[in-house]
Amino acid sequence: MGTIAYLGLGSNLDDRLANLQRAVALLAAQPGLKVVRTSRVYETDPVGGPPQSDYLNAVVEVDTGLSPHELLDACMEVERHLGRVRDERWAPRTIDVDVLTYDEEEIDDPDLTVPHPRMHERGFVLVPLTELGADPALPGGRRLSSLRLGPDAVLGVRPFAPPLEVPA
Ligand code: GSY
Repeated sequence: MGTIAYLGLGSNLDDRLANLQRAVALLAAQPGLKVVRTSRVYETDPVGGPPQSDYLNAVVEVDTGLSPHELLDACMEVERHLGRVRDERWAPRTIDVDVLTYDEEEIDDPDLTVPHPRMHERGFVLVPLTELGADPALPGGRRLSSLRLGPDAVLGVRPFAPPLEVPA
């Protein structure tokens, strides 16, 4: 199709694993978007915001003919379908689908920043990306492979389940 992009999935409400799996199925059903593979699912300590329950996180590799903004729309469509209301920042959520990278592009628009501006600080993104062997440019231009993932990134990110099922 064209462009390899990485998406971050997160859920800490209701049946978290089912939410991630449904998100992958819905992404795979979006026109112009092929889900290539996913990382394993990790259980992760919540980062930021009020005290809240642990998340499940995974990273999804997609191959897409969609533009970056069309890809964002597709992610938001999946969030809407799963009942997510994009309101409070840092609040618990049934599903979060973030555009992390879009090939090597840098985008700085009011509604879309790529690479995702906080991805390099988040073990729950860096660990699954590392597992996939992905080496994207991070905010500030550094590559993931140039980071030494110390205890702060890795602690609080625990393998929980195998990769999510990718529809044929
Ligand atoms: O950024 C996505 C939502 N989110 C998460 C998350 O997905 N995982 C963890 N561990 N903490 C988080 N805090 C927020 S907000």
